[in-house]
Amino acid sequence: MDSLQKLDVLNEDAVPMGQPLEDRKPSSSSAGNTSQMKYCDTRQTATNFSSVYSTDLLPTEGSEEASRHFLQEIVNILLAYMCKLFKRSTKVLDFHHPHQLKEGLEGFTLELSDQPENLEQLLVDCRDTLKYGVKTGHPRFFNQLSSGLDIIGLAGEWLTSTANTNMFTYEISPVFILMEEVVLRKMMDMLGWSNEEGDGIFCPGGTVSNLYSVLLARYHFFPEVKSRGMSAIPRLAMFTSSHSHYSIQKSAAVLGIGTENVLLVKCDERGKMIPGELESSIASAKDRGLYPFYVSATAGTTVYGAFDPLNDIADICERHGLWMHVDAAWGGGLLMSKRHRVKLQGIDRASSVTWNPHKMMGVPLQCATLLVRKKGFLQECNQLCAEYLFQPDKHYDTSYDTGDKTIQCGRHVDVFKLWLMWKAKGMEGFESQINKCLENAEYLFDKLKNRTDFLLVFESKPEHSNVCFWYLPHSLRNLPPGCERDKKLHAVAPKIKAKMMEEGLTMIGYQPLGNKVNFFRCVFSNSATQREDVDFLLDEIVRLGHDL
Ligand code: ABU
Repeated sequence: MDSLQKLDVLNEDAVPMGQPLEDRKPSSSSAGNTSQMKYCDTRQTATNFSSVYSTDLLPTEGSEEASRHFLQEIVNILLAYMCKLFKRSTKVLDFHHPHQLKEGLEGFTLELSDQPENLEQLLVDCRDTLKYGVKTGHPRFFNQLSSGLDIIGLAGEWLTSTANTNMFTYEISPVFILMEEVVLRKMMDMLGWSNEEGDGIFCPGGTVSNLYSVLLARYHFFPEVKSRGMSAIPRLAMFTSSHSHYSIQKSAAVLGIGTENVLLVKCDERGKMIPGELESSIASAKDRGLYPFYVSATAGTTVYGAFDPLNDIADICERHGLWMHVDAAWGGGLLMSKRHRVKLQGIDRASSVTWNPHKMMGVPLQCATLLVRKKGFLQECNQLCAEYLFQPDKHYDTSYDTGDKTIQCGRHVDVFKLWLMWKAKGMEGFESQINKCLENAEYLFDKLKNRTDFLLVFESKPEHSNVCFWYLPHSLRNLPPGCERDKKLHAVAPKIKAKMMEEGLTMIGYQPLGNKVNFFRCVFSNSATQREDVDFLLDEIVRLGHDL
């Protein structure tokens, strides 16, 4: 590392190359192209891009050096950001209200002009964009299921953007298409599906993966829906738990099934679907003349991190002949861990699975998958054989033109960063990263158990990395549980969160759920987070909430 630290690119002081970037004043726009390069290239003085424009970069002839220097400056900005990102002395965010950002801050304006801006201004804009954003990779960012910043994954994303291709045909994405096959196969092996079964696709997020699952299930029972529409089929009923992700209901809305026909099955105190309730919900839907066809079980619910009993649910689905989907967007990563994969027992029996590597596996956004047990079924359900794209008489094996499996046409390359990270870490690397996140959750849980100023939302040990709790300010500590206390408690988390965001030292989310008033949800998916950060979070909540 010593020798690396000598490199300018890793030295924050060297980032602005002789002049702090924040001090740079972009010159007023002397618009137009200058074919003559006016930037200077010495490592001692700042490279000045104030009379350089995008038209002076590649593909303009003779602009290789200018392009290289510009991109090096960009890399320097990004590296400076990353080096700061992991430092605990750096704030997680520099919060501004929407109107403040829209009005413009210290020369940073979102407005677009008719005239081209010079590249010096663009460098300042890039820096400001990061400055006013939220550092989701910071070790003290606990707000979302996706967090952290993996350097290999980032390299993968850079390469992907450089390749700038589309996933619809082998013709233009030969390497990425085969990588997708390899990675999806590996993930399906982990589900326990044999080589004879399984297919999949990378999707733009877990909501779209879940949408696919409903689409496939409906097509499985009523293939005529593809051409004849919803009026040709009976009124359908879908089932999922009251703790499931809202995307299941959204899928019903998008696909014309209707949110009223999504029946929310009761959960136990821990947030797990109660199988007996599913059974009676199916029976009552049938009694009302509905056609039950689909159950979505959740492996790792969004708020509680609960795992539904997959084997029990699979038994019910088999008995009633229903499509069983498992939304493991959040919990799928635990399959990488020998210690924790037992929580997903029964997932091999699912007809389809959502699994988002951009959550627990720390792959940069977006990286989400939908895995389907029935081989060839994605193609059957979605193909429309557009002749301009999927010509059957191409000179290669056109089964690798996977674009007709999807509901999209253009599709971003999401596989490469995951493939590269998998190479870099191996299964072992993912396993230890995931185990560490769950150990952090246990550490927080154990701390909270012994505190009188905090109250756990559920008493049992976390199954995933979600820990849910209330903070009880002094003024509420002697109130008996009940309506009066709940009313006051409901206001505590939003007030603390508002102060927290204004100060910017850490970030955690809150929500109400069912009959529970607003509580904090802490989630761990960032391998940079240590126990000291957990301690810091609790100290911050106490400091900000003490006088409420
Ligand atoms: N299902 C999207 C994740 C939402 C969250 O980060 O809480």
